[in-house]
Amino acid sequence: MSKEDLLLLDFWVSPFCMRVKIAFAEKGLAYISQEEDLLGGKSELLLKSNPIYQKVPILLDNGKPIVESSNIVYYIDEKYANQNPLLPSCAYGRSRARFWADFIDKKVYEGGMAIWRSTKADELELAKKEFVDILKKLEGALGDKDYFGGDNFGYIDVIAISMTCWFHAYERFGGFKVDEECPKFDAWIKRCLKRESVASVLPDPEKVYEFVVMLRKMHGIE
Ligand code: GS8
Repeated sequence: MSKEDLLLLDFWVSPFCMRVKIAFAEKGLAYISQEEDLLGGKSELLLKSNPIYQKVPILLDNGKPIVESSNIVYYIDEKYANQNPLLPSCAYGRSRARFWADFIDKKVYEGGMAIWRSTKADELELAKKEFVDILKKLEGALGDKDYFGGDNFGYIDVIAISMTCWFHAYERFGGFKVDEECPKFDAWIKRCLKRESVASVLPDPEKVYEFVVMLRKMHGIE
């Protein structure tokens, strides 16, 4: 397989794209990343490959599009099942992995957005409380384990860790600290960041913060 076979329509600050890149790194797969200009204009290939949502990431496997990041990571893990499996082998473990991936998809990005888009003090207070509540639920699911699935970095870790490079921005706009609110979850973040697959993919949180500052300006906040 040459790396031309796997083409990722990408966007550097998207935590959803980062998941796919972490999965590729974990699997040791070569691929081509094609950066999209989401703010300037989407490519024809993007619009044609994901006509329903018109979002990245999109994986083109020999030209065949696969969309929705959790679904893409699942696909990569199934297709390259013998290379460092990310999903557990038992049906119950896989069901649990899908459940938490769905929870993260529905809650974390939107919860963070509610923080940086808040314009009033009471709105911000509520958004912060709800976000910390989401993290505490995740911390509960992690329990005393090193990773969500147990001793090894796996599917839920891939899905969740990409979201965390936005936390620095949420902390600054929200006036809270993840390490104070959720110390075990914070220790998990630091553990994951020691992995090459994660460290090589996640951007500098300061750059993400600058991006969020720009987004706020775009939305007329401040
Ligand atoms: C979300 C992808 C997404 O929001 C997934 O793949 O998991 N549920 C999807 N992608 C954003 C970039 S990250 O903020 C995107 O492509 N936005 C373009 C747009 O909304 O027009």
